[in-house]
Amino acid sequence: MRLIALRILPMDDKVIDFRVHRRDVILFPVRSQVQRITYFLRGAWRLPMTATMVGSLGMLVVPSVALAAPRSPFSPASPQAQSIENLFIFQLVVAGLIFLGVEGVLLYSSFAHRSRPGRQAATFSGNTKVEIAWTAIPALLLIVVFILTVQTMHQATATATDPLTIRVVAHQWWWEFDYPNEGIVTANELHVPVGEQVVIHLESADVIHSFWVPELAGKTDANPGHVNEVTFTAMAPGTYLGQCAEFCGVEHTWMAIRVVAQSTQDYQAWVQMEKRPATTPPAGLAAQGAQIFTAEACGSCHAIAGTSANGVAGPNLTHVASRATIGAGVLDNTPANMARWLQNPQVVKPGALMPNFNLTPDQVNALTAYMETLR
Ligand code: HEC
Ligand SMILES: [Cu+2]
Repeated sequence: MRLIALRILPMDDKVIDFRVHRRDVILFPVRSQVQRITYFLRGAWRLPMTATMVGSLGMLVVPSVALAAPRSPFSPASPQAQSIENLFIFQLVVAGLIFLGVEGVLLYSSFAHRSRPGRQAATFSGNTKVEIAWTAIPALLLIVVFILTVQTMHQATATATDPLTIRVVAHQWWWEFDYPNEGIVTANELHVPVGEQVVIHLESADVIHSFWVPELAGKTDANPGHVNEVTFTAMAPGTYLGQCAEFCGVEHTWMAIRVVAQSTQDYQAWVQMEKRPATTPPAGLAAQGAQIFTAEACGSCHAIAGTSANGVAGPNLTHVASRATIGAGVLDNTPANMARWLQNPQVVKPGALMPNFNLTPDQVNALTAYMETLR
């Protein structure tokens, strides 16, 4: 049964007009709000309505349980994400209590005051005390939430005196990570030292994207022509996964972020490795690959430090073989997957902004060998 239309007609008495699929129009005289709800819950309405209420309760509970799994804002790994979680839990509890109270009263009156033979509907209008109460309590709650929100925003964005600054540029559909002070440019995999504050200067090369690593920081938009800041301090070593959180085109799904938080020592070792330019292989399959790279003008979109390739439209490939994934998470970075990508990126990541070069299997093998030397 489906409700087609619900109208209130200005007649002698107030009248509600329920139109019900495959049923005649039913007219009920309605004198009070409570009775209106009671009629709404009569007979066949009672079941679907109750189901809806139980369902909405379920929807409140189920995602919070599902999200309690790792890689969610419910397992914060930075003080910034912790302060956001604290605020969220507070609001969830307060909203949950209000929800239970309101639904409870609604369910109670629906059954306790339902229409039964011999019963007269009560008539009343206005109750100043109740009206003042239900205006004042939400207003107070909003003031409390406002104060806590401002406090949380402050905690989540306060910057230390000497943070590690990283420029992050979102591209369709990959992330450019630029360490200006270290002279490093890499992609899709962000390395940070544990315990040190990181300030990300976030922007976009094309459309609006959103940088979201839920365990580390709040979701922040990457806008073309405007720099936003994201602040976090990873408290434990590990890999924190994130995702572009603003629909940005056909491959939005495969715009994953990996944040690798390392001990200061490991991070410094990574920095030293990343600073090293690539050495062009002197001979063999990889050397053939390097020639194909030049011949196919891959360097018009990709940079490889130590070579003439200096394109910026695609990820920097100087150390591509040391990264965990290809294509912003679409493939694990293995030699076989590298060959798949080079064979035809449009099969692996349809719509990606790298064309199919229609390379022969021999060319793919040589290029793969070359890519694998880029550690
Ligand atoms: C028109 C620009 C363009 C050209 C030319 C180009 N690429 Fe790409 N390439 C891209 C873009 C953009 C990506 C990122 C795709 C994505 O993840 O959505 C990419 C990704 C890659 C990746 C994966 C990098 C990573 O970290 O995920 C490799 C490897 C690669 N290209 C190699 C090559 C080779 C080899 C050539 C020459 C045969 C080439 N590219 C030519 C634009 C280009
Ligand atoms: Cu995006």
